[in-house]
Amino acid sequence: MKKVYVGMGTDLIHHGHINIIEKARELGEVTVGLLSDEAVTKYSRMPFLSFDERRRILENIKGVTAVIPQEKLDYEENLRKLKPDYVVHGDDWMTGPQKTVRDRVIKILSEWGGELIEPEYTQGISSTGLRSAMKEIGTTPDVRRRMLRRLIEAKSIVRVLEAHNGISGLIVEETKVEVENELREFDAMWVSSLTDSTAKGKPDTEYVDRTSRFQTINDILDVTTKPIILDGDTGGMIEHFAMQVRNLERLGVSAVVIEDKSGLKRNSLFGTEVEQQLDSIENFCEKISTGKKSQVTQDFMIFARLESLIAGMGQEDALKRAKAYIEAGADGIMIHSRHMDGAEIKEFMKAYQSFDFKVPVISVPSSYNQFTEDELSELGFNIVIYANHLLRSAFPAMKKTAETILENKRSLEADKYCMSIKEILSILPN
Ligand code: SPV
Ligand code: MG
Repeated sequence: MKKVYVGMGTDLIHHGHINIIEKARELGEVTVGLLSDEAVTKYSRMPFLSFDERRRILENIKGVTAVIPQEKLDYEENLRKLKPDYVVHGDDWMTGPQKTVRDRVIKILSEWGGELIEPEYTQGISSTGLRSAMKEIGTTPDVRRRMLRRLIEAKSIVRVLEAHNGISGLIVEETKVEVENELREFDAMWVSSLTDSTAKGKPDTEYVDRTSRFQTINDILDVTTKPIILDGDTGGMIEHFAMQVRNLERLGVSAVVIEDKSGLKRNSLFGTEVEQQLDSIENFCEKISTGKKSQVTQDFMIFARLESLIAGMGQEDALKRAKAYIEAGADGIMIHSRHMDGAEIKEFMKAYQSFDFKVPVISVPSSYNQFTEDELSELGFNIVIYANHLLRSAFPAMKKTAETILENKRSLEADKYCMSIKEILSILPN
């Protein structure tokens, strides 16, 4: 019997996949190389279904003899292991982000006379189409909540952009670019206290209360499927925080970040221009562990945000606190800094590498924004949050339009700063 290898990143199975498997079956014994979450996210969005769920489905398809993981987008490792006579793949990868993968498959197969068979792509159905149909229905809190942990595991750095209402949520959800043979998009949303407050014209001092913040989250949940990290400010009173954690879990929020400040919270980007009062280590640790104890699922995460550098307390204080918060049960930490050169961030991350027990680390490079995602990942960060950029870019555009109408006593001249009515209608659901 000839050996046939089929690499697949399947999420929702459809008859296009079955056509490929049937073709492969005619050629010999079929091994499916199921692309890991990590491999899939190199060319597409994170699948809705987990790797194990995807494997179970494939194992139960007639004609599939074995399902093995394909850890990378590149086929080399499995091809060398199996030395198949055939690789079968739909002919839709001849152009686009997967072209280089295809070229390498052909080259490697030629070493032992193997052949690439490319059945015609099944028209009228595609995973992308199914995905948008899925999106129409929405997602469940369980699927969305666990997505962040899967992304942290699968990606060298998880890319997060701020959303402060439904429309900015839609931008994070939908925006895609194809660059350097890679399909790039945002992985998750940050519901920032700064931009949620600013959008309401209110100060970022925890004045916008929880009921209002939850309404913003709901508006975003309504129209998106990507995971949410909530800026939980100080988390408030310990007893209230415990209830908030369960509330967020129920909604399908993946993580909350709470900062170790006390008193009237002031935005970190003020630095020491205003009084920044830090919480005691003991109290903040208790807040973290109470939050962790109150959660119901395994998936929800609590990140402890270190404000030592913002408050001018120095590295040692930041490192001491990081250790304590991790011990108290924090699933991750956020180290914040407003220095432009990034030196103190580098110093912190260097010292952090020697911790015996490490957790994922978030970077918010609003000030040190010269660092690329690759560089941040190199420093040891697992998540990058662009914390306020959609709101900051929307405001000047709105101001310019308002001024132009005043200058001209009509809106004709302002039209060039606006998207068309047709466009705005087309981005809204239905
Ligand atoms: C936010 O986005 O609200 C934050 C980050 O907390 S920062 O504004 O930099 O403090
Ligand atoms: Mg904030």
